[in-house]
Amino acid sequence: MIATWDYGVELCVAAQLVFAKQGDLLDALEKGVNVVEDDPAVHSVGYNGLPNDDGIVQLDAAIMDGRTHRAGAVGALERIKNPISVARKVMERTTHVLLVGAGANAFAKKLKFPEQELLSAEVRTEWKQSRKTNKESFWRDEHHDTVCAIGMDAKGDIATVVSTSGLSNKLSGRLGDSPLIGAGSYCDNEIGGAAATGIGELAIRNAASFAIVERMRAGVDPTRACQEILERIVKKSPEVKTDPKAQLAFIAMNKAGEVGAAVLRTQKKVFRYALSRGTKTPPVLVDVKPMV
Ligand code: SD4
Repeated sequence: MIATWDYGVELCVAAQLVFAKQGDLLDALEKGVNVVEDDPAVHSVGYNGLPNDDGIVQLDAAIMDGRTHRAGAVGALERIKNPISVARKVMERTTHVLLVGAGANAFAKKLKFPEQELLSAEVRTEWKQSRKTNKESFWRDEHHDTVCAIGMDAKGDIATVVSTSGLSNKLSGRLGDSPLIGAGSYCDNEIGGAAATGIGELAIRNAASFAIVERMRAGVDPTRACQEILERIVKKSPEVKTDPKAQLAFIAMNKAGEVGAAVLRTQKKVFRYALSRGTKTPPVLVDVKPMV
């Protein structure tokens, strides 16, 4: 299992517990993401996520099952703290891939997902402050960190998950890369998986996760595949190099269980991922060297 950012550790630990009880790959990934979504200290995913321009938390999430090549996703979901669980139901209970906005909320309501206020007073205050200070860049805010994970079980089956509140101060209804299969995440059971965190528009414009998996299909190792796609993005959008708020990072895993990552630049935090192998060894955090 490989998962983005420091809280990837709590995701991996929760997933290991599911695996230890003979749980399924999707259960392990979903439960792992749920722990991060429920954590009030994580201000970019699920409960206590970052609000949009109207002060409303709109959540995006996606899950993809390499065994069936099926996927489910939700976009701009409101008042439901576990969008990854709704995304999984989209995959398992419908013939669709992506439900957004009011339709996604109506679907969740039918399945009796509890509704609640997602924004704490503390995050509301932080958000108000960030609106005053983040005007100079097209990407107005570096307050965004998506939880993404790629998992492989003992049979070698692969799945990916992503959950986020997206960029803070985004326009109402804006979808990032996270709910879009091929942009924010992608897996192919024969090859491996990839996922993205950072400015979603960049990942969308370059079909980034799909592109990384395709580089691995061509025989490139996971780290180099992530680097190549970042290099391609910088080449095609040179403004990315000069705007310090243009942040993007990828993680990838291939069918052999090799993992890799790449990050454009370091902002406030070093980009790290958590890595766990098996159920007995605790996850480790791996720092990734920035490209620029
Ligand atoms: C988005 N990719 O909505 C997400 C935000 C994110 O690290 O990942 N931030 O664009």
